[in-house]
Amino acid sequence: MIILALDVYERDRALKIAEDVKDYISMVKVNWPLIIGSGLDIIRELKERTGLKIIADLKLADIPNTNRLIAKKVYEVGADYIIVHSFVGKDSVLAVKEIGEIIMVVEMSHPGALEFINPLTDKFIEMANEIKPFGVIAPGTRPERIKYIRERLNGEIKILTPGIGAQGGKALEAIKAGADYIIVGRAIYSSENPREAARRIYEEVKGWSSG
Ligand code: FNU
Repeated sequence: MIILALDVYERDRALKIAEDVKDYISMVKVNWPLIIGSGLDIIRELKERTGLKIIADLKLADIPNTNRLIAKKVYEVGADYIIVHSFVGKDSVLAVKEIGEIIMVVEMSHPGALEFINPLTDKFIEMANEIKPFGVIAPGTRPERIKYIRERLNGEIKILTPGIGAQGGKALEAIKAGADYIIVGRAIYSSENPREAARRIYEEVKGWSSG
């Protein structure tokens, strides 16, 4: 039910943190900072070391052909899911889904999301219900929006919520509002004792999650 957002640059540090906390998390999410800092092969290494599923948070937002060219290489190194932006349209999203499992952004957690992305949520939910991705991203910072999205989203599509901890979102509130997975980065990896930080969040949400 907890996904570790491993946004560090260094390979050794990333592998150590992942191994330290792996008993308390269900997946590892890799974003551009780690890929830029350590190379794409870090996905394969993390998967081998932890035995956990890996989400590549690339937020792909290009034309179908470019999305496909990028996604192919990322699935090849072992990514289980790729996060894609919905606003580029169905053809771009489907180009990735044809190769592997995807997670669609239907809302984002930061303040700026209110400007352009979040006003389009209803359309993105509609697209998700039609395309049937593994999951969607909803804002862990806004539990009422998680609830709104859960009520409209096809039941088998998972809800993953970043924004827990450093961005102000609360783990248990997000889960109670309908999140299947909470995504936690700095609150774990910047902690003095990442394993203990992960354990505490795990204990907090244990028993509530459906994810
Ligand atoms: P932490 N992330 C996010 N909000 O924070 N993928 C979104 O709406 C979204 C994301 C990612 O704040 C962010 O890029 F779609 O340190 C980072 O990797 O806990 C992680 O979730 C949050 O990190």
